[in-house]
Amino acid sequence: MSTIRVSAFRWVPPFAQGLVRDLRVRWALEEAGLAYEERLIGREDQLSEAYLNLQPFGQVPAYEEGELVLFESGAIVLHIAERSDALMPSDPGARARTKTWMFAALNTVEPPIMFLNMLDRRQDGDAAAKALRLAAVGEIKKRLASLRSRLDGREYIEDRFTAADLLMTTVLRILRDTDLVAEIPVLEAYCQRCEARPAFRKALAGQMAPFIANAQPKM
Ligand SMILES: N[C@@H](CCC(=O)N[C@@H](CS)C(=O)NCC(=O)O)C(=O)O
Repeated sequence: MSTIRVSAFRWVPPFAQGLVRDLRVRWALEEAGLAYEERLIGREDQLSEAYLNLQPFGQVPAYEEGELVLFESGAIVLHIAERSDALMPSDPGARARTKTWMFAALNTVEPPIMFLNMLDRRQDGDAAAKALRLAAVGEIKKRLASLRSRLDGREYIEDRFTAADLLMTTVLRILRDTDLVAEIPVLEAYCQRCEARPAFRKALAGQMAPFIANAQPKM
């Protein structure tokens, strides 16, 4: 097997620590039991020709496996999952449903969550911003209610942990500074269950290690 290398930021501000999307790839690799190296980058590297050859938008993560270069965290997780029983069931129907829910995590649940995240980081206090925020929260609540219905009475989206749970958990984590997940006990318990997995803990520690090593001294 060729050496696997995953790009990650050398440092990001605290609001983003534990949320950068290389976490998804690290977690998938840990679940699959595949060793990997990091390619740590800084803001100055993002638009270099060398990095754009790996990730055309200059973002994290990029994934190298020998000659194969991939980007988009969802596509990378799918690539790993297709090769690992730990992330993808063998039954054809369950595989197809797992992929459906992977797309649902990234295409249906994540967009309004990212919109809210963007609004909250801007912290505009005007009436238009408040109305937009209310609308975003309304959309998120609808998506979370549907997800809660799927998870009611089950531990995972399928009858076992899959790549769909991995992606969904990393999407729900983006809401960590709000009460939106906490106020739905089924979802709160689901996130805690997934985040208690040893592979998640290792992946998170892997992302955090360079942030701790490169922490900027407080002035
Ligand atoms: N859809 C992409 C999004 C990647 C993305 O937004 N990466 C963020 C970190 S989580 C990033 O690199 N942000 C810096 C930038 O866009 O300049 C994926 O899932 O891989």
